[in-house]
Amino acid sequence: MSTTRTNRRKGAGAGAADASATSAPFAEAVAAGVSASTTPTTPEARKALHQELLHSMLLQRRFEERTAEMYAIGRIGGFCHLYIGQEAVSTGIISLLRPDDYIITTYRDHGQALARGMTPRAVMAELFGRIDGCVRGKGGSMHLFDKSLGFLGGHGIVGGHIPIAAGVGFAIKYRGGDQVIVCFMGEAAVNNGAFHEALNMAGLWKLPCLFVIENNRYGMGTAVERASAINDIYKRGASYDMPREMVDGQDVFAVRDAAERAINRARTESTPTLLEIRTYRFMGHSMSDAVSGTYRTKEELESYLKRDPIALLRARMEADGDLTDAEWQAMDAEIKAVVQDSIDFAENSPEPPLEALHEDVLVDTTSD
Ligand SMILES: Cc1ncc(C[n+]2csc(CCOP(=O)(O)OP(=O)(O)O)c2C)c(N)n1
Ligand SMILES: [Mg+2]
Repeated sequence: MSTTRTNRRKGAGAGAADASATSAPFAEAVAAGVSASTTPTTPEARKALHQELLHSMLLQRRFEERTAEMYAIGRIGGFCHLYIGQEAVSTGIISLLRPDDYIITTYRDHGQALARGMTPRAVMAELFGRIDGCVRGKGGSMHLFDKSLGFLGGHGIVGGHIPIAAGVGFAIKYRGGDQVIVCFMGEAAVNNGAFHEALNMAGLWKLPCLFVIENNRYGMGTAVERASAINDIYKRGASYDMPREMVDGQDVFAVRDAAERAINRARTESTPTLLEIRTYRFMGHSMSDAVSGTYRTKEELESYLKRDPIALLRARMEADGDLTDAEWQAMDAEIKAVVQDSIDFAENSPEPPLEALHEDVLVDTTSD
C-alpha cells in the first residue's frame, strides 16, 4: 500500500497541507484500471480494489479506537456513537458511489464520513469541537456534514432524515440527473412514521433512493424482536412496491453486490430499493453505554466478534494472495500514523470564537 496517497475529495476545513489526506477512496483501484463500480477482471486490479476496501475499513476502525480513547480522557464531549463492527456496510456501499452522488445518515456517522473521503483531520477536529472541523466545530460527532462530498449529515433524530432523503431523490429526478442518494438508518427507525411516509413517496414517485437499514439488532437497549412486528425488516419494502433484499453486513463483497444492483436500478430506472443489512455493533450504543450492556449477553457479543468484517476481509485476501503480513503491517502502521496526525491536528486547532455562535444560523439568501 502506497503511503503517498492523495485525496481526491478534500473535506471542508481540511486545509491545503493536510497530511492526513490518505483516505483517498479507491483512487488506487481506479488507477489500476478498475472502476470502483465494477468487478475487477485482472488479479492486479482485484488486489488494488481489495486493498482499498481493507484500507477504508481499517481507517474507520483505528480512527474510532482512538476516538474512544480521546472521549475517555475528556478531549471529546457530548454524544458519541461508534460504528465499530459495521465498517463493511459503509465501505461496501460508498465504494460504489460517484463523487456527485449523495449520502445522508444518522448520528453514527464517523465511518461513513471517512469512507466518503472526509479527512481524518476534519472529522477529529469536529469531534474535538474545533474550528478546523468539517462544520467548524459546531456540529460534533452526530452532525458531520460536507456539501462538497455530497455528505448531507449526520442527523440526531431517529428517522428524521429519511424524508430529507426522499426530497433529495425528488430533486435529482426533477432536475433530470442520474445521481443516487443513499440513506443509512438503524433498524429502530423503521417503526417511526417518517420511515413509512418517505418510503411511500419514494415508491410512488420512483425516486432514485437507496434506503439502507443497518440492522445491528438493537435500538439502544431494545432488541429488534421487542420493537418490530416483522423481524425480516426488508419485507416492509413490499408495502411500497420496492425491490428489497437482506444482506450479510459482515461481508463487504455481499454488501457491494447488493448495493451495485440497487444503485444501477436507481440510476437507470429511477427505482428505489430497500436493503436490510444485517450487522452488529461491537461497542455499546454510545460512549455512555457499557460494551455488552445488560440487554445482551457476553456470549452473544463474542459470537458476533468472530465475524469481524475486517478479519473476514483480511483472511480472504490472504487466502487469495492479495495481502502479505508485511503489507498488512505497513497499512496498519500508515493508518495509525494518520489517525495520530488527526489527533495532533485537532489538539492544535482553536476553538471557534464566541462571535461564531451567531454564524450559520440562518442562510444568507442574498449571496451566491
Ligand atoms: C425520534 C427519536 N426518538 C428517540 C431518540 C433516542 N434514540 C437515540 S438513538 C436511538 C436508537 C436508534 O436505534 P437504531 O435506529 O437501531 O440505530 P443504531 O443506534 O442501532 O445505529 C434512540 C431511541 C431519538 N434520537 N430520536
Ligand atoms: Mg440498531
